[in-house]
Amino acid sequence: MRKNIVIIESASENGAGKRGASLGPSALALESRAQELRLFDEIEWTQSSEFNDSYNPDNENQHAKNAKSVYKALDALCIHTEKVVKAGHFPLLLTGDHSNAIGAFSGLKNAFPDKRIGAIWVDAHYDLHSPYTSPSGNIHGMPLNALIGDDNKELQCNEVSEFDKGYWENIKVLGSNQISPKINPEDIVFIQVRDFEKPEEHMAKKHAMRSFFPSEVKSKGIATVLEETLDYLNSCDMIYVSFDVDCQDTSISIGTGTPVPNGLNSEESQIVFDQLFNHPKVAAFEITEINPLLDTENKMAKAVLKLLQGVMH
Ligand SMILES: [Mn+2]
Repeated sequence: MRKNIVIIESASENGAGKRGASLGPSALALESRAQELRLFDEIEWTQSSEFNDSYNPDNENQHAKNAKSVYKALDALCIHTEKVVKAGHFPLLLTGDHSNAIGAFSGLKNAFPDKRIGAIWVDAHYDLHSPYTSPSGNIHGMPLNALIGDDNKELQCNEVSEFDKGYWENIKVLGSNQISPKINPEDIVFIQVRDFEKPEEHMAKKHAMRSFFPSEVKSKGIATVLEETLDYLNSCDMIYVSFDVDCQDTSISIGTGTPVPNGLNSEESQIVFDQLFNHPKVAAFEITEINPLLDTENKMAKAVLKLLQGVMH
């Protein structure tokens, strides 16, 4: 097991359409205590600032909702993550909604501006919308778009206000080095992606991104898919892994904002953790979108805790 793990909790949830993902990290901690697993006892648990109180569903920026409070949280998380990785630690990111990935990835990139950093996105969704294309305006559907820095304006369907634009541009250049883009689209691999809109599909095709759809995962087996993924990212110096719990099947993942059927089962999810968590090229590991308010008996956190137990002992 890794000896240098530092947990970064970022409870920002204003990028999601529903409230409650801010409680995801505490739901994991609570479950570990309840089961007396002591999984986090020896590990430093740090918290990044959130600005969830600034939630304002009626504000003017409907195409990048809560842009200001999300930006503030991402900026804090970027600085926090940069500090943790520069100190030689491995960040285990427990985040509220998936917009947090922008802050964490930006922190890693700012710590290592000259490194080529890839991403493995285990998720039901592409998360490739921009404020110009998003039907919901929820920023948790936009993290990879922000990191790629392509607004996808050829498929624009929203008129974005100056207020939104300002914060969106700030989000794209997050970090003291103002780097954008932060990732090459060809250095992104999607696993179990199965629910997306036309503009996102356009982005994935335009940039020839590698997507493992459920059919390919099923036919090859998840272990082979992960081997091919690591092989594909061979030229990257480092890899950021983002595990959105909605990658899992709805029989497991009810406690999340946007559940989608036909996801990974618990054995497949365990293989994802087993093959990636301790891999030498993986430089940060994020678990996101656990929402205990949408759950019963804290099932989602229980399931994720089991996955972590498999790799943290
Ligand atoms: Mn996601």
